[in-house]
Amino acid sequence: MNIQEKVEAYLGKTVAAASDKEIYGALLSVVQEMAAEKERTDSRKKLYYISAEFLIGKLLSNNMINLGIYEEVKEMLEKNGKDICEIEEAEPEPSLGNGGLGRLAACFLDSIATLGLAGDGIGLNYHLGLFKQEFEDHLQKETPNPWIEEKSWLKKTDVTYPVSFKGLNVSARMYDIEVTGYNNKTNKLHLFDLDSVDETIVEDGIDFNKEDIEKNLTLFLYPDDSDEQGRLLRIYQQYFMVSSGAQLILDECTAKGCTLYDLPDYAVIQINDTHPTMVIPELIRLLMERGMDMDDAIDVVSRTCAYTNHTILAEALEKWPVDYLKKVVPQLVPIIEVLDDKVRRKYEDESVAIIDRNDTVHMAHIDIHYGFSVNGVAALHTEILKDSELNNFYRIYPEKFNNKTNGITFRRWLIHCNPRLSAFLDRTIGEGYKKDAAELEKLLKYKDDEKVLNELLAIKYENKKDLCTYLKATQGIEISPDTIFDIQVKRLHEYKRQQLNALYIIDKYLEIKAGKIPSAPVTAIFGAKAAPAYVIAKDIIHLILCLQELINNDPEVNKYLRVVMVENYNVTKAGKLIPACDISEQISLASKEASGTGNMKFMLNGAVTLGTEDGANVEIHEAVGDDNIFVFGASSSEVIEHYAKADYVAKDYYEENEAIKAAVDFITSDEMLAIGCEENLARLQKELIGKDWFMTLLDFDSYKETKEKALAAYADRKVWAKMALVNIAKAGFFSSDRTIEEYNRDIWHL
Ligand code: GL4
Repeated sequence: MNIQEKVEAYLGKTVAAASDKEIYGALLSVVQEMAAEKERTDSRKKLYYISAEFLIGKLLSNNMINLGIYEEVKEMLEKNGKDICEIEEAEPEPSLGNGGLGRLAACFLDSIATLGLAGDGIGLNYHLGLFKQEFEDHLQKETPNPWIEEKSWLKKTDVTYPVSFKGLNVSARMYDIEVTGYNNKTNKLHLFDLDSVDETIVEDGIDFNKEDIEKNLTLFLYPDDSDEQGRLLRIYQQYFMVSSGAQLILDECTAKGCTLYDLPDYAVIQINDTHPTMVIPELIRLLMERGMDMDDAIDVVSRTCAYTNHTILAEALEKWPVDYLKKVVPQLVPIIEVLDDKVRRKYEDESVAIIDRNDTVHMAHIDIHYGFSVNGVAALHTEILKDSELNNFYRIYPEKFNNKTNGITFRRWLIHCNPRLSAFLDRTIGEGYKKDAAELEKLLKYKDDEKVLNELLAIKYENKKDLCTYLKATQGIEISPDTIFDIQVKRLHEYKRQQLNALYIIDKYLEIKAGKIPSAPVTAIFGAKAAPAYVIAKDIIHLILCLQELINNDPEVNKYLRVVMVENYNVTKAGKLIPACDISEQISLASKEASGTGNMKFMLNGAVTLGTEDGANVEIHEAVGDDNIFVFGASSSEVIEHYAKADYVAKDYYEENEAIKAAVDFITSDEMLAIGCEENLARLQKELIGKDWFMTLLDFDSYKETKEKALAAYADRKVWAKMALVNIAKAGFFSSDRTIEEYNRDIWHL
């Protein structure tokens, strides 16, 4: 049967007569069938990547690319009067992740399968996802994001595991999603769920009864943890994930002949941040239940688990009061106490203890003592872990520490999202880069080739036009492809400093109002969700939405400057925004962004970075050289010193710098208050003057100066095209295939 016949067999009618949704459903079945045929026969050793998030994005097209049928299907649809893009629209985007950490997990699964490695993901099946962002009165409103339809990528299995909480026994059911490799075998993403979960208990936005665990356990990713019930629910979720995951791992290994004493020969567990940390005590508990003595169990588990640290922000390094654990998973408490006791007997240093003097359990400390590898996610980040954040641990275990600079899968972030650019690469440097990303460097040969440079500019222009059409259709916003597209899309956080970008926009607005006309018109595009309980982050969204309203409707200004805040930014929208970008905003306070991966996606798609020396920006800078990136701001060592000395005073910058004062004052100007809400705007303004923990004002001048340089450079189209070309050519290092090869070489040994 050819593809059309297969699809029509599922449809029970012709493709021409079917709706987009029906065709999507039929293609899903065809793809699932093909993927299942390529399922790997288990090898002896397997990687288990445990993560609270897998931000996988829509799967149909990527699976078709990986299975090698994308072009064939596209043509078949065309012949029948259908457009593959419309079919893609019919697929809901799975809502199983939050930001970079979850998207990294998804890129990794793709690369693991593509490299032919045996490695499965383990996570949770959140019915209502993170949340869906809607804008109302220039404010973020959260609503549920249901994404599971009757026909979906989830395959319900018969596999169930008992999970016991204090006073509550439940049965975890496993759902599987096939993970296709590019021209290679299929792995799996195992998502655990509870049959009794009930979406109807959610009311009034995303509120629900946090105590009804049987009904709420897998409703949302990161449920509100501003109260104790919310924090306990997170522990329920984490334990549910790791207990079912651990049982799955032990079952699979014993089925292959593992005696459990040789577990490290059969399994390696990568713990993605601290959310899955309880897998360590849980595995110890399960091994003891199966007859192993405790010291052996600790030894076996310590040789099986490896930990990735993704942040140095204290708020994200989880700590749970022992009391909380006693309320939810009392069976783990005596084990964690023994783990702590062993540490305390060996090391006097209080800072490396597992349970601190306030009876709080430091999850990362469990990972570091009882895992065999600790890695950071970019060179600078790993150095900061070794030199400061985790220095006390590094001195004990220097051999455990290693760096694995993040990467992105080029299947999604180039071949799928930018077909124009990938077709251009195919005909210019051949298709080798699809398997070996380093081959992108072949492009360097053309850096003075006018025809090639013009082609690159033309591709960017077409992509920008597509984005204009999309934004008009989805949000009714009108922008012009003849302006510079300056894009900052990522989760909203003060350390990422969307507020710095916003202050620049205010400054520009004031300049235009004062008669200083900019040399080139700019469209500033944002996309960001803020955590529902993160007040200042939501105030920053409010500020941007108010600026959008004010500026886009001011005929004096909107010729030169427009602002767009994309609603409900997600993987699908990223795929439309990134190929259309000219300037990639990566402006976090140096030392705070562990890596960033958006920075890599933009570079690969020919955008030029405007960024601080932070995270992987540092490595991007090294790769492209000074001439092909715009770098500004305080260095990470300067920033770390400011924190150490506590000598940064935002108010001084506000009072001594006229432009800063004018921009900050404008936040509560009459113009703004006519649009926005005084409470939010005044609170944000006060925060910027009185605290500014992430040093926005410190870098304002150098940001402005460097951004002006970037905007001016854009005018010389040939020079700009060359910069874009160098960025694409040097992006090979940031392929997640390279990252995964390094994980396997240094940590997993599959
Ligand atoms: C993050 C980092 O903030 C981000 O820089 C990094 O790229 C990502 C993947 O390693 O991990 N850490 C947390 S927490 N969320 C992230 O996105």
